[in-house]
Amino acid sequence: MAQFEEVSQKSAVHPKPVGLVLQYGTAGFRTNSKQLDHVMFRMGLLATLRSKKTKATIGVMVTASHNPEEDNGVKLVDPMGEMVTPAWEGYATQLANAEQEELLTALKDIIERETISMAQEASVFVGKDTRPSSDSLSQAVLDGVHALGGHNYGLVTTPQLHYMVCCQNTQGRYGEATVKGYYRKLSQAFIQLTKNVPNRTDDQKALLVDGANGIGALKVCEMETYLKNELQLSLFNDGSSGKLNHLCGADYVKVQQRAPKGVEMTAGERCCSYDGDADRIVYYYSGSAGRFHLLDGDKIATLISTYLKELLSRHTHSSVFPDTHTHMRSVLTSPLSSQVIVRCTKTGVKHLHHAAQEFDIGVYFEANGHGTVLFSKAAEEKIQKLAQDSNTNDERRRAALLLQNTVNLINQTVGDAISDMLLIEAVLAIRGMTVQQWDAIYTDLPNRQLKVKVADRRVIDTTDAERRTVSPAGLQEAIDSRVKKYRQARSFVRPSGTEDVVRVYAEADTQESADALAHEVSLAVYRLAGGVGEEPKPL
Ligand code: G16
Repeated sequence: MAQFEEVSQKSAVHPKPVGLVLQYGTAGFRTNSKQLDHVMFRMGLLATLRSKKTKATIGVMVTASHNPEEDNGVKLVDPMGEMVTPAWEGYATQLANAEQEELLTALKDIIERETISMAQEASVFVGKDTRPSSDSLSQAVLDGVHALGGHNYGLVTTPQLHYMVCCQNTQGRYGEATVKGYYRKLSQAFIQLTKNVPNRTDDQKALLVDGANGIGALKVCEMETYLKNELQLSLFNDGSSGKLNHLCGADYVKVQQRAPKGVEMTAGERCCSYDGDADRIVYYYSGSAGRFHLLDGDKIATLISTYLKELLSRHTHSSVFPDTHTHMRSVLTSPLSSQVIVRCTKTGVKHLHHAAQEFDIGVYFEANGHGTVLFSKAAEEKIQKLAQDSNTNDERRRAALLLQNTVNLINQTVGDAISDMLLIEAVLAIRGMTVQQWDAIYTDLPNRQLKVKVADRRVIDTTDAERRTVSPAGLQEAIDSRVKKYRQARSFVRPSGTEDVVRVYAEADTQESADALAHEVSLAVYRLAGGVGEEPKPL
């Protein structure tokens, strides 16, 4: 078949280094950009097959998100804008690791197993972030989809690509499948939500944004005019000089618990940081004594859930939302546990997303700031009906209209820094809350996150939504015995799905105890799980 001959010829231009083995991880393939050319080409092929199989548009995003600038990666986006289904993650790994001469066999194997008709048209949207390597790597993806209807969107944030894939596959019901369509939909909803808030001052409209020197900075600039001064952004780390994610961005701020480079905060000023592909956000401010305060994914989930709960409670007498639950991860210290259903899953938006889909309204956020809100079809329909119902009283109608615009403001396909930022700003404005009042909803225990290098991080196996380790032998016992030494302490260990490290998390009643516990657990990991390099030192 001519198609296979073309695959053969083109794959020779994107050869696989012999013996190199990579794994489709938490968010696709991710490693040093120099190792990825063949993977990109093959993911172009796989996305084309997935498109033929689903008879829908599929997305391919070239990004390594929060990783350092020299890394890159690729993730596939399924028809409704969600992460690709697990069975196809397996095919992705199989295809990426087939040696050069086995590629056609591997490809044909997938075609056969999935009974794909090669005569079916294909449509693939390709997006990329601003890394220097993203140009040539996205070209390699396009070589894979070439002549099969691929569409190159060029520079977009990851959530914009997810959004456009969903728009395309819902024939525009979710919105217009363009970047401008995305700006219009979100900004209109934001303006509708905030326009009736009385006396919003310039100070209340002001927000400092750290763009992580990435694609989010470019895109939020493009969006600003659509917001008609309802939000006044001061942008830092806009990519004009600094390096991507270096001393800035959501991951840096969350892990280091300090402001990013270049952002000068005055007391009480609201600030936020995106990550490299703008699918995560964290907020922070400086307290009166100059102390740094972080508002991470848990705090964001709490703010949004309590806002939704409050709006929904205006409808409780009508039993319109009998099954409204909220889902999120690790907010056990928050007052929310008494008001909503809280559930934990393994790390990875794909796991959270599926769990959240089980509810009428599912709010999910990872502590790192990755998350969104999902509304079931039934919930959306009810909200729409109520907003249009002229028999309902004013207060309930107003609540339904707020809910309707809230739905429109949210990118339900995946966590989205820009959409989440607008939602948080709208909620704070509507509730008349300062960032300190938001922070005061509950108090975080002091905590510390560390990374440990081991020879092979797969030796660590976990259970109970990654809260306990089952191997290597003795590790969980070692963690338990150290946790017992401190007050209000917890500690978790798990292999990262995006970096070649083991992540250690510890919390306790004081920062000193959290730091000491994190160090002791890191040492246990180093000693029992095959640590490499220098032994972890006390902080
Ligand atoms: C990806 C996933 C997130 C996950 C993160 C870090 O995010 O989509 O769900 O939290 O990786 O994973 P880990 O801690 O296992 O390395 P991103 O923003 O890097 O694409």
